[in-house]
Amino acid sequence: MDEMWDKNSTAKEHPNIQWFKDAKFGLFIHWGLYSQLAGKWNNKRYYGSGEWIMFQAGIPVKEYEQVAKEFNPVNFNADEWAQLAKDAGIKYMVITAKHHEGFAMYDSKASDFNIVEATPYKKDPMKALADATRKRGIKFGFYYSQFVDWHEPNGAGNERDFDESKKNYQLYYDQKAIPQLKELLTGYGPLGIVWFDLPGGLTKAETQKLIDSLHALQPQSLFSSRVGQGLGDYKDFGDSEVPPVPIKGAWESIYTHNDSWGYIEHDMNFKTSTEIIQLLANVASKGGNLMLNVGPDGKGNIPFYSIKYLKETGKWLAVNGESIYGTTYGFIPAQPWGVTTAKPGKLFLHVLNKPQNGKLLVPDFTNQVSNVYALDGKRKLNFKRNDKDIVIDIPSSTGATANNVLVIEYSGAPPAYNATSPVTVSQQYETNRVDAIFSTNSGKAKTTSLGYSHYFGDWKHATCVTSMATPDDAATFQIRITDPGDYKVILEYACSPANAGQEASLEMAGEKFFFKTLRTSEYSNGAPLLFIQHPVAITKIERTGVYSITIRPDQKGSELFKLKRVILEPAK
Ligand code: FHN
Repeated sequence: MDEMWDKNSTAKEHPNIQWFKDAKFGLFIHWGLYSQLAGKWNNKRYYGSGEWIMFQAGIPVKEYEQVAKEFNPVNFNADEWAQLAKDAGIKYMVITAKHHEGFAMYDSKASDFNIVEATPYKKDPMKALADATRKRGIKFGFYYSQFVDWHEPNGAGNERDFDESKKNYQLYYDQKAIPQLKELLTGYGPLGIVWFDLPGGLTKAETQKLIDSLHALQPQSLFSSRVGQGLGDYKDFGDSEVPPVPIKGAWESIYTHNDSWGYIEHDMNFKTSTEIIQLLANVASKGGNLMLNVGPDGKGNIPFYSIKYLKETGKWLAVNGESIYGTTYGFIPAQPWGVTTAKPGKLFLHVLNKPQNGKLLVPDFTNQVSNVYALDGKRKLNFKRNDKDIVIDIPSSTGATANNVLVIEYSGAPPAYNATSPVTVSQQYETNRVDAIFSTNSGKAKTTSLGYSHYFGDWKHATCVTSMATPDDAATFQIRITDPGDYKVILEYACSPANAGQEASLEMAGEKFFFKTLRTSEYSNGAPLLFIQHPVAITKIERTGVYSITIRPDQKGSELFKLKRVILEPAK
């Protein structure tokens, strides 16, 4: 497996980083003039990233400024928003003080393009929200777009109204960004986080100078890595990106609740509470935090399904929070049944898929086990040791909730996460996924994290094995099959029309299967990756044990495909 994810931070950690590492679950709020437009302009609907509507709809600055005259969020209630965060089990909140549109959602003296000066609302919602949030023991922070500002002649990103060649970014920093950041860091109490975004226009030294000047105002505050130049107190991954294996240090995955950060009236693709709970477990199992976004509308209402599903998530956390808060990544890699998180002496098993035979296998667990129980209700569970494995009896009465958490209490030091252990494959699960990150590559094959979006701004990420174009370029996976039987072998990949139709082979358990790649979609020039699940073989496994799967082009040609994973399904 390529060590592409060895992002272990060697930089000295911020002295106040521990609360962040323990918090695990944050609330992102994108709220601005774009919320008033709700994804529509001149009777046309726009999709993805509602906060980008000024850019997507090509709205000139003078026209966009008029939106402020309609923005009157009379339904905004700071206590309701803060209580929702509390009920959801949220530990920190970050809200947009000024997004790319350039509009300040607080009472700014540095620019009169703000909610007090420019709207009929005439109040500053941020003071009330900061107080209500902190009163509930939740850290409060601001998002600030420090470089992209479509309202200002010297801000980045608006070449339609302003001549790029005449821009003076330093002037923008000096006249707006820095004064506003200082307003935010001196006028709203102690901030847990300052969340920067889309950095630019500053050298590393200038960025460090900005950080130092702002940290002097709020030394306890944590700055996100999108301050730029590889700096910041913790790492933010890309939008909607979770690393495929554990990452040490303090980091965060950020996700939209539907497909947009800012409110879009016609975007109803909300993640259910099951999806949120399982996403949170997956992110925590890699050692990071999930900051989930909500986009309130122009009247100050948080969407109905955001309230519903955040509250349901909070109910699950009220019972199972011990398996999330204050944990680090689990040392048992992802299994067909789910993922793991850990605390000293405890391993939490997040069972997202129950084994059909009721026997849950925990591989390579050599520590002395003292107790195994279901976290909800603390019901002791029977278990036995099979050599290096622990097998836990799952009661048939165990409910089909979003995530059944089991706890293994053990003695001794936790073993290191074994990045090279074979991926478990079993007849007890409908699907066994062998992800690209577990490939050992040869020749020119390489494992790459790919970003793409189906429509504006709804970024997706896939880790794939790419650049396989000759028989020397191969992807090899080590799997441990725990139940003999027939397995259907399925390849999940993207393959552009120009590259499709090439022949390749898959070797496994002494057999060699051939297949021709099927076309999915063009994916150059930013077009989205579309993946197909292509069944290529059925293979009979007579004995349990470790097997390798090797995939390679059969002849020299163009890139075979972008392989996302191998899937093995019991063939019944
Ligand atoms: O352009 C912004 C976008 O509008 C949104 O704020 C996201 C949140 O992570 N940040 C930028 C795109 O990554």
